[in-house]
Amino acid sequence: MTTFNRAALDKGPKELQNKGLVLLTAQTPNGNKPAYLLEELKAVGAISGYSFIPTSFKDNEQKSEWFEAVNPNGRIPALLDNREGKEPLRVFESAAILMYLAKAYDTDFRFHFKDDDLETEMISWIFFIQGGVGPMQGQANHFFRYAPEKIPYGIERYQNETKRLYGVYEDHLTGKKDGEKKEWLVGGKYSLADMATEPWIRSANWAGLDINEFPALKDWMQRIEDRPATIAALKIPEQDMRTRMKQDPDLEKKVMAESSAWIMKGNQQKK
Ligand SMILES: N[C@@H](CCC(=O)N[C@@H](CS)C(=O)NCC(=O)O)C(=O)O
Repeated sequence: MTTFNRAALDKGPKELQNKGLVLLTAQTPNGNKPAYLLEELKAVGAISGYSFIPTSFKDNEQKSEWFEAVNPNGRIPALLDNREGKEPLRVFESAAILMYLAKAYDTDFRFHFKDDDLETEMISWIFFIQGGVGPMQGQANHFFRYAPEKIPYGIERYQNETKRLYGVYEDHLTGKKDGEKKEWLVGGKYSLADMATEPWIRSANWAGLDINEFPALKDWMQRIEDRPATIAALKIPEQDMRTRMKQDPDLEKKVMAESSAWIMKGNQQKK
């Protein structure tokens, strides 16, 4: 059964017709999540590869008809699976993409769990990032970096709530509540839960937060950043901002100005 307007894809880039997995993405925390898993799956031979299409926010590409055929919400990431012998499938929302890829391609349970209880615990941590840290840190970014007016109440409200949520991870990893120190969020194994979470934590500084206040979380983050698949994923669709900002001190201001401009333009269009 077709679940979306396939004809609209003809209006988009030709890569939408590529066989197999096609990721529509940009270099942001939500965009990093599926790339983390796709690179891990590639590294273990669970998939042979995937295509990706960089999405230009400046040109509002995420709101074009072909893009919204893949994600009706007009946001990255979105995934098209041009499967062999079946109708193409679209998947939107970063966590849904992770869970689809795991179900369809990680049949050996390398990055999720055969055990139902552990799978459920993993899903809990995935929902926690999707409903908690992602939206709160996203708003902290907005008020701290992009808002045309500096509104201290908005900045503090979202920074403090994000910090509180970081504290939940810190307590979990240090075993403060259950007496068990942990290397990974769930089941002693690097899983979808870690992949969904780390891209936000690595961007703490962009929201004006200091990761050094959370030493266990910082060590966990470094373990993930050292993985060859993470290093590869952070180049999709281009090198990540944190690395590029280290190389180019002027980039921070440029990114802030550019992002603020397209966000404000988007706000106007919604009125
Ligand atoms: N809950 C969504 C959030 C997606 C999202 O907010 N994506 C942002 C980039 S991180 C985006 O596409 N922004 C473009 C826009 O707002 O037009 C997910 O997890 O996929």
